[in-house]
Amino acid sequence: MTFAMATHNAHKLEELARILRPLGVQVTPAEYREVEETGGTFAENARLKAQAACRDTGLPCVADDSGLMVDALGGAPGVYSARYAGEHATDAQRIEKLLREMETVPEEKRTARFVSAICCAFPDGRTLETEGVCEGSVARAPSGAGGFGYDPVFCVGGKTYAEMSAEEKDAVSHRGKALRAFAALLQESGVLNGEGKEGDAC
Ligand code: ITT
Repeated sequence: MTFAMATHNAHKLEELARILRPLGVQVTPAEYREVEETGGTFAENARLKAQAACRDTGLPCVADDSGLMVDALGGAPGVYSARYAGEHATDAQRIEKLLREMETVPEEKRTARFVSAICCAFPDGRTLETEGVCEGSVARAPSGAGGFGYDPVFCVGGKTYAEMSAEEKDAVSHRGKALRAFAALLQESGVLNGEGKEGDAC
């Protein structure tokens, strides 16, 4: 079965396709109008994007809303991760702001987690939703050339996401966990076998 991906972030699209393909889910980019992310949670924003794309395309659409929650910053940037340094800021500017805000935070207090909320919206109004979390910490300086976004400063098990191979990142990442849970939920729902699924109408 092919699902349209409701994202305008090319790096995210690449990861979604890379993780879902071996799980038996084919991916195509959704052509949809940008929707304002007004939700207070990752799950709400993922639902807003998936449902908007589903309305625009008439296809089952999958959206990911994700972000970094830093304990020393009271959970920020959280749902504002993309807008943390302003609407049109670059990844480098977002990282620079984060490291500046955390300049005086000692090693043991630099704990953080990456969260990914996945929502799949179906044309009949049903939704399937999962979430994945990866616990880690924020480095003092960027390191590594892989990945995207905050990857060069998010550390898990002694390496930043940007220092990991794609396979290493997918095995531990918030998005890997959320998408594996999503694929399991799809199997359980019978959608992949062309069966219907009861409930969860919205
Ligand atoms: P779409 O909404 O179009 O999917 P977006 O980039 O705006 O794209 P979000 O609203 O979910 O996505 O914002 C997520 C922010 O967190 C954004 O700044 C990303 O760069 C960052 N981010 C998400 N997943 C990440 C990952 O795996 N590694 C590093 N940064 C990540």
